[in-house]
Amino acid sequence: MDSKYLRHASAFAAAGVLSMMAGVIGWADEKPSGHPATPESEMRYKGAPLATEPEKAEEHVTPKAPPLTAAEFKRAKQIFFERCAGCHGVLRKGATGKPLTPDITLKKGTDYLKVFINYGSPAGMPNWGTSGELTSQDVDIMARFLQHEPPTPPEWGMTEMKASWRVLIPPEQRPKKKMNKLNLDNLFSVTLRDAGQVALIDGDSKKIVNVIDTGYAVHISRLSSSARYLYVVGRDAQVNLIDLWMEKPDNVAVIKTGLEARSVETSKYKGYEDKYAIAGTYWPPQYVIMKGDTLEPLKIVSTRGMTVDTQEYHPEPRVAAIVASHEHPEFIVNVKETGKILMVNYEDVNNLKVTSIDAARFLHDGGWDATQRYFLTAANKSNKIAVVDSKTDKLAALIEVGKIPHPGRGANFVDPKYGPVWATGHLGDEHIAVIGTDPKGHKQNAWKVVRMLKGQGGGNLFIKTHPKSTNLWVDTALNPDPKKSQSVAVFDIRNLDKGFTVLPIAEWANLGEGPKRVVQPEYNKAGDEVWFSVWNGKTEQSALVIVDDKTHKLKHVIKDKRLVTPTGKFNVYNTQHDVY
Ligand code: DHE
Repeated sequence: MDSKYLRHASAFAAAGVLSMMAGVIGWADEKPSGHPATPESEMRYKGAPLATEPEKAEEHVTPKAPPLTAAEFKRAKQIFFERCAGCHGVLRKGATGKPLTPDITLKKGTDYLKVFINYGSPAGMPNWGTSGELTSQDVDIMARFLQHEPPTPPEWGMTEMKASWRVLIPPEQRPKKKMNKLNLDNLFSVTLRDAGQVALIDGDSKKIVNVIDTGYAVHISRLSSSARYLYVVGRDAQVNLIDLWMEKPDNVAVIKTGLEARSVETSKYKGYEDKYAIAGTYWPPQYVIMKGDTLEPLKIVSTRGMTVDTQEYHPEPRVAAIVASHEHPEFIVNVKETGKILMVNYEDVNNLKVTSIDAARFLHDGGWDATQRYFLTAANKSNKIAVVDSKTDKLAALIEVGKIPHPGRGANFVDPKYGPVWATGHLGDEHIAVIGTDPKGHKQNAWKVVRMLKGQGGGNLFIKTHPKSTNLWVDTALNPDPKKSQSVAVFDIRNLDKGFTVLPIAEWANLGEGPKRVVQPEYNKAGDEVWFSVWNGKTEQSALVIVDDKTHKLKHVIKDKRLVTPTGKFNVYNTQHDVY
């Protein structure tokens, strides 16, 4: 993908995260970029390239809509896929951004749409014109383009998947035992977001073991039940299978599961360990079950269907977080735009049993409670946390929390007053919601917000603790104030009322120039170190900063030119066993 494409595409992916919050945090402390609710950082923020290639999307000319030349159509598609689709959906049915289908846009007309694109909106729509990101000619083209039926990217079925599928080293030619001397339990898979790679880093020696090519704008890593295999998904829906037993761990299979994806998981129920993998895609809206050791695609299931609230058809319900049940041979699949949580039973892949649980729209990320029976997940733009009981396959609760909860996998700890709890931060405000998770021992607190802690600001992305720690770490990676986005807050779980202290993580990395953001605390296996990414621009130096969990002192900084835009870090043991 050419660099201009990559450069521009980043703004949209960033807007996908940032415009969810721009309108709600009130970025008062940041120089507005011509519109009070669309801050400079939203334009400057380096995100990830989009994967769906505009030229592949089929155009539909709508007779009543204002004409566009072929060249204008081409330009408009590129702008839309790079900057708008993440919020409005590829088919413009609306997601974190409003629906923009012709039944709406034709009524608004060109002039109205031009003003909207030019100035943005207080609800977080960036001011694409006045910020200089789009020329007045582009704004005019987009205003006319939005009145036509949306171009549709190609579907991606078994033919396309099989054509993309490669087994680089067949299982029978792989090591029969671990061939390296690594302490795999303490290995970290680190997302190198804009490089389309992961770095495998030895948590003991802090040395980079290997930097492995994966999909574009790699997103997350997950481990197989045995932790032999590492699965990495890119935003371009490419899934890489990495064998950690090889002398130098590396790719052994690869497949493209669609055009856009964010999640991958593997089967963890006893008797099915390492047997299946699943990837969930944004486009096409579907999931695919694959063989765990080769990524051979076995079953593709579309998620298109009716929304939980208005029971109307949605053509593009994107697959968000997926977790593997420990209670049944099931994958728990979040479907964003319909608000349904699917319990996909993989006992018989050819006669798939799926229990569809009505939750709330805009499901996103989430994780287990400490017993790993209850799955707590954000319905982020609904400002709710849904709780699924994976034993009964039923919704246990829908809990109102703050603005745009964004837990990552959340944080489990025993609150001195309320007992076992799970916590989430918010993109849209400075609170940390602490929810009771013990319906047996602390019934009065179960599935209720027992505390709303005040953090250092909005723009939280990830929160983390560890069973052996008394700390709760909260990033504010997307806060417009660099003092907040470049530091991290830490609470003492034994005395939460005391408030938080702030550690200057980016300062400790001593990186110099760039829009540095401190993101995603991740523990080592022992639970005595916390690793942070100092995520800088693509052409600037980034780093990983390691803090002593007990003393809160700087322990180590990993700086290496191969560490390009590090974001998510996944400790093998903690990811394999869902320790957080
Ligand atoms: Fe993520 C998890 C979607 C932007 C870093 N992200 C997830 C999950 C989803 C998701 C659905 C849960 C996966 C799972 O558990 O199976 N992320 C999206 C988006 O749609 C969004 C908002 C915009 C986009 O275009 O992708 C987005 N995410 C980002 C980023 O900009 C982040 C901060 C940096 C990056 O690397 O892209 C980012 N997302 C992460 C990380 C996780 C994640 C580190 C895993 C958290 C964990 O602890 O498991």
